[in-house]
Amino acid sequence: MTLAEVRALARRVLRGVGLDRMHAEVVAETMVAGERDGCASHGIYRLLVAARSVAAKIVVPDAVPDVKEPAAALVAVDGGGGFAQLAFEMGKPLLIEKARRFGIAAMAVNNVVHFAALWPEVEALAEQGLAAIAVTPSHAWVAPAGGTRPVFGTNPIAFGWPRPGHEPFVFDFATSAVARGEIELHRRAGRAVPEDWGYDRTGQPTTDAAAVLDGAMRTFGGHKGSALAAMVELLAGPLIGDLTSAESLARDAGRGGSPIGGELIIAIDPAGFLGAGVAASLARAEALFEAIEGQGARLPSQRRYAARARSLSEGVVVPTALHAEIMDLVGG
Ligand code: NDP
Ligand code: PYC
Repeated sequence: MTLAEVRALARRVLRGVGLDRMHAEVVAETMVAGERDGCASHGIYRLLVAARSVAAKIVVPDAVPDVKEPAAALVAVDGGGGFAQLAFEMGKPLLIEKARRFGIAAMAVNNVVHFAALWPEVEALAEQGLAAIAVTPSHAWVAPAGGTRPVFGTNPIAFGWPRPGHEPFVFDFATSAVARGEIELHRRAGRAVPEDWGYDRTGQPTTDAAAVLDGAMRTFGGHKGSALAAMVELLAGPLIGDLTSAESLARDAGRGGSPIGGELIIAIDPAGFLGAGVAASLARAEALFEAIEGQGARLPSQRRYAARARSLSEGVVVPTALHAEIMDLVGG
């Protein structure tokens, strides 16, 4: 499919399942970005996920986000129970303006439903010349290191760094061994998962994707991922007055929807510390990237940017079975 076809399909399906036009457009864009950049677990497969959240009345399909300024350098957007994307888009201009004015600003996105990757958000801020960090909890699916019962969400951490003359340096990963969406894709394809991705219901390591989904996922990097997962819970839960992953799962009450809660985004303007020295300092940062790439290692997002270049010229491949399942959402 061309990206224009992916976009048209995503918009049609999202409108078809009952999403308001503004929501459908911004939500579709994150799915198009996922397909375009070779991130299948957060591409148009998520149409199935979003449709489920609408059908189960987890998400408010016509929510109108409300942007507030609780303090000089803070933005708080109440998403009104809608998908997170529109709330983020509506708060973003004020976040950027405040980061430039004060050197640093933070935005809480509250009361939203979140199924998306975070890199489109930090990349957009880095393209504005800002360093950015974004975190969000999800549902309690992940066991703490040393335990086998779910406490944490898959809790991604995303970071963006502006690189004049280059695409931004961006990473974005779950603090679980892998995103849950990836395990779901393994289950759909009947593929085994590595033994260190999770436990079955009885707490035994397993390579059965369905058993991990039914049991507990593992954090990445043992106690380090576990502590980072806890940090995400705290920063984008209690700190901003929103739900932890356990509370989100309880609120879902077995309906199988996407996580409910909040997201914290921090934006830092390098000029705040550096003033006129900003260009020289950003140039020194380039030496770090050269030292990484100079020994044959790759930067995070390099694969994504390469996939993007390919998709823009060649389009993307959508599995036939997934396409059929998506079409079923709108009666074929
Ligand atoms: P991965 O484990 O695939 O890690 C992704 C990150 O690591 C990317 O930035 C990727 O860059 C980089 N990377 C991967 N391999 C290398 C390498 N060899 N060298 C350098 N960098 C590398 O992703 P996850 O499965 O952990 O997460 C996938 C997505 O799921 C994320 O976008 C995340 O936001 C999303 N997610 C969303 C949640 C939510 O609640 N909203 C919850 C959990 C996850 P590249 O892309 O170029 O390969
Ligand atoms: O893949 O873990 C995941 C996920 C949770 C919410 C959105 N994506």
